[in-house]
Amino acid sequence: MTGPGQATPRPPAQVRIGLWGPPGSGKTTYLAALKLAALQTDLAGNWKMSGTDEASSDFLRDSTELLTKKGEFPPSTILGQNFLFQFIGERTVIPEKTNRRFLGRQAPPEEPIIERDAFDLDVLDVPGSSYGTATTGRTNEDSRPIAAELSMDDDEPRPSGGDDAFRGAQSAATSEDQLLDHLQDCQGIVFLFDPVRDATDGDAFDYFHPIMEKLTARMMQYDNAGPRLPHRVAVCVTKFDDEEIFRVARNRGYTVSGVERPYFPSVDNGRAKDFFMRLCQDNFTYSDLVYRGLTQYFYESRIEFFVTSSIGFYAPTGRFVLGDFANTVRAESGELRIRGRVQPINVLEPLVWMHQNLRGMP
Ligand SMILES: Nc1nc2c(ncn2[C@@H]2O[C@H](COP(=O)(O)OP(=O)(O)O)[C@@H](O)[C@H]2O)c(=O)[nH]1
Ligand SMILES: [Mg+2]
Repeated sequence: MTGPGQATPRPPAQVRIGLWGPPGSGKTTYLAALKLAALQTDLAGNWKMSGTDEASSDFLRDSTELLTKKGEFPPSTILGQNFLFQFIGERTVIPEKTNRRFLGRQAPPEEPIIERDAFDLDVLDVPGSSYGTATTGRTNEDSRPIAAELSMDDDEPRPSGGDDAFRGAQSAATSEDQLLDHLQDCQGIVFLFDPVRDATDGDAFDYFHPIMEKLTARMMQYDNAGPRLPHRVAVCVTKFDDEEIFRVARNRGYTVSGVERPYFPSVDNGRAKDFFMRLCQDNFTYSDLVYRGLTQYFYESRIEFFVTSSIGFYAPTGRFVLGDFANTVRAESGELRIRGRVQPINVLEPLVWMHQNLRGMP
């Protein structure tokens, strides 16, 4: 629907973007921070985010409140279903110059037109409590790791599972199919990678490859399929605010200082790929093969890298201070809490990049 005064009504582009990443990589928090990111960003486009149904709108409202008012990360169980968010923005189009003449003179230049722009973010996620079970309890006979992490509230296929949170459990095969259907339907995938978690658990590779193989097998069966998967992929290194990740980035010269308040340092997108590869190589996992896999399965020209933080740095005075930037604090209960204001870094950017890339826009 377009509102009155819309210069050139056009239907929203049904660009479908999926969110994917190993358990604990920060998917739920990323989603929770998106609304704030859209409100705070300097990106052009005046992007506004909304849920397309009640469950998605409720999630947005509740999780934004949790981050901003309570200083809490969203509980991992909050995302036990499929959410669909819509982003509505605008772009200014300068009409082409014509040689029209008006009263014998060159006609005045056309007024810029503001066009509506839009895309959808489609999310399939599971309660986080199931992640622990999957990561610590995974065995060879358990051939459903990815589906278990990413599909809906169906993580306990074994009858003995018996957790109330997983009522309505479906078979592992069904849930994996759901994930594959989902990724197949998306034109773009935001892939989240948490280097700290990966350094300890080293499971990014385990989660990535089986699903890539199956997705490829599915999509390549069509005669018109190309040699690689057609998706655009935004690879996001998450938790840049984390002391460990930030120090690695800084010590190795990847960071640049912000020029405007709150002067948050960042890693330029041009160097984010290098940083990602560096992080992958630094630990004793197979994460370097995630990069190899990405470039094997997808066209390299369609992959972009971002270094992101859903919560941003701690900056109570309104400016980043090198000696005191960690925005998380461990509560007595052991729970990780958010210390200050949430100011997401590079959270909306991957989505907007993908949308523009898919539409062939600069
Ligand atoms: N420092 C920091 N920690 C984060 C951030 N995002 C998530 N986390 C931590 O990572 C945990 C897992 O995140 P979650 O979003 O639930 O991951 P998911 O399993 O992929 O949905 C959270 O409970 C936080 O402790 C972030 O931007 N910065
Ligand atoms: Mg989650």
